[in-house]
Amino acid sequence: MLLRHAVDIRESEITDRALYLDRRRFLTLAAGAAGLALAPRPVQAGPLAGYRKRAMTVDDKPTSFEAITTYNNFYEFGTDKSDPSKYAPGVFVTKPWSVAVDGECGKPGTVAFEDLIRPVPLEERIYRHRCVEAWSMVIPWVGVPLAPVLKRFEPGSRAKYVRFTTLLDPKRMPGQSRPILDWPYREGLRIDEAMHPLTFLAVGLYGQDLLPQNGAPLRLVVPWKYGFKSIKSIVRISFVEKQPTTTWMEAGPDEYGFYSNVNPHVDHPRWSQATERRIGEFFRRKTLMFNGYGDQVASLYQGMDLRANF
Ligand SMILES: Nc1nc2c(c(=O)[nH]1)N[C@H]1C(S)=C(S)[C@@H](COP(=O)(O)O)O[C@H]1N2
Ligand SMILES: [Mo]
Repeated sequence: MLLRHAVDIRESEITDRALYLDRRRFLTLAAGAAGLALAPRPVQAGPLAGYRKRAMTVDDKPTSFEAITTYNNFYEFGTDKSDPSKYAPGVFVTKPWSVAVDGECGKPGTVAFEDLIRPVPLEERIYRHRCVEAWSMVIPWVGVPLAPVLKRFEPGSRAKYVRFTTLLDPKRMPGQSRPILDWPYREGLRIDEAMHPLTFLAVGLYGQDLLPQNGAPLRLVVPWKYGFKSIKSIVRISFVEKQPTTTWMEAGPDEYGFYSNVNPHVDHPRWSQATERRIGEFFRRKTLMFNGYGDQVASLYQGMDLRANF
């Protein structure tokens, strides 16, 4: 993987940033105007201050803000890619927000979202994002590594896995009133995957707070795994001894495994995983093992049969 440093900000990136900040202002105005007819809307997004650009950044060109915020999977708001950006803003109020941390740890507790994140410095990481549906993006996340967040709760020796749970609230997540999935959405990682330095809790992208459609106020990002592992709008983090079942494993055990590592050699039963469509590009790309993060993560799976453990 190619790494880039803070000083190396290209001119095009600066221009892009000005453009999307402008776009933000426009969106805020548009939301304000639309809001006149509806109930008053709480402010959902704003610029994030004081984060640092760091390593763990890929050289691929970031996907546009427009595509990242309008082409989404968030079944709590519908199954079309355009549904989350249409139906989440305004309805999905994410302030205040708290996260419960429980299970096999010395210091369980419920903390406000801000207090969960604050002790760890914010950073920007540009990660590849590969959906199991064979499309991909490159997203400039802002957030914190997961490991220092978890360590505060003092996971014990029986904490072999971490389970994450999305909010359950059909009023704020109208798609939950239909039995599309077994709500709330749940995901899990092995503890060493959760503690890996690439594993990230995103609170923003392109320098501003996450919009509701991207999983505000905080969502997991595991860049070497298929996108569905990156659970959105987390309200509970549980340290557990046994491998948790995940929503997608329950929905389709032959199609979605616990590991879900990006692997061009293991096809989905209904389509190939050998290539992908990078949103915004014309030609398909070859899918990379572990989404191109093999140097960092392959050792986690040494000795495992990745066809059996898909
Ligand atoms: N709670 C929840 N989290 C979710 C999903 C979802 O439907 N509900 N979809 C997943 C899938 S399939 C993908 S590809 C990514 C999409 O993230 P994005 O819309 O921010 O690109 O979110 C993942 N996290
Ligand atoms: Mo996905």
